Amino acid sequence: MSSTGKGKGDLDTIVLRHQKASCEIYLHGATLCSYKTPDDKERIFVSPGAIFDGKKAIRGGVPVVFPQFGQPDKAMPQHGVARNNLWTVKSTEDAKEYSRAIFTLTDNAETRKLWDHAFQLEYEVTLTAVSLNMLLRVVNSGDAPFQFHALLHTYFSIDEIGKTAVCGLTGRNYADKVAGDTKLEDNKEILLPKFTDRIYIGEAAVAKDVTICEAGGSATLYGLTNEATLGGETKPCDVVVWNPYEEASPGDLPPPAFQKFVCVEPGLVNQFHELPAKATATLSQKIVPM
Ligand code: TA6
Repeated sequence: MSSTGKGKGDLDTIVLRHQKASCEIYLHGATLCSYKTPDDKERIFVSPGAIFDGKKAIRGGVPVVFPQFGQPDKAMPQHGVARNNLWTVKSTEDAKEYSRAIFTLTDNAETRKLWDHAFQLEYEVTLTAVSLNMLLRVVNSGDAPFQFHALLHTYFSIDEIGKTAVCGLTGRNYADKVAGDTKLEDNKEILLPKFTDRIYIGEAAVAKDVTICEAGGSATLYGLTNEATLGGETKPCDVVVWNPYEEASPGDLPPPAFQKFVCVEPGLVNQFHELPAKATATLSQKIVPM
């Protein structure tokens, strides 16, 4: 079942419910800010200091990052324009196996001032009894190619960052943004004992299953499948792993809130990708809480 609602700051939301699972998406940034499994456990983290003023990007949830990751273009906000723009609900659908909402964002006078390209984003959120599925379609609706990044900046709810590990990225090279170098990941478990900010570079053009576990491999918390395509071809999906700890926590993330999330973010971000005129790129994340 899907319904419209009002969230924090009286912002418009869409709520999806399916067999006791639920999720809530703010039209501001098409930011998914809640995903509850049938046991009523909240699986997505939102900062207690998040600002819901309809202007600032919401701290937490699943911000949609496009057309830039970080701020290589200083004329554009950090992480681009999608997460702090108002999206439109294209459709909602309630079927036997899922409940779905589709959101759209098209270039407008505001975005053109920041990034002078025509684009259409379509963001499909599908809730089943056992999973949350997010699919972002990027269409170059202009007449010339453009360079872009795209990423789903997912904040996963966990008990304690020091007791959490990310697995499934062994063998990838990663850009370590804290150390300022590139390394090979040879650990089976990626622990985050301190401020961690890494881009695990997509290499094999196949979906790689990533898991978020309790450190020591005792229990898996989330099974993730991240996939990307460009112009219909499968592309290696980069995966960003981030936790700021206290030292890098932004103002709307008051410590000790950093303890309660890990970001594992699928994207096309290690380099800019060229999307030809009228072509489509896709990015998806399937989340299966264990
Ligand atoms: O995804 C990791 C990252 O790029 C970090 O470098 C940090 O900047 C984080 O995103 C949060 O960015 P934000 O603009 O939301 O404060």
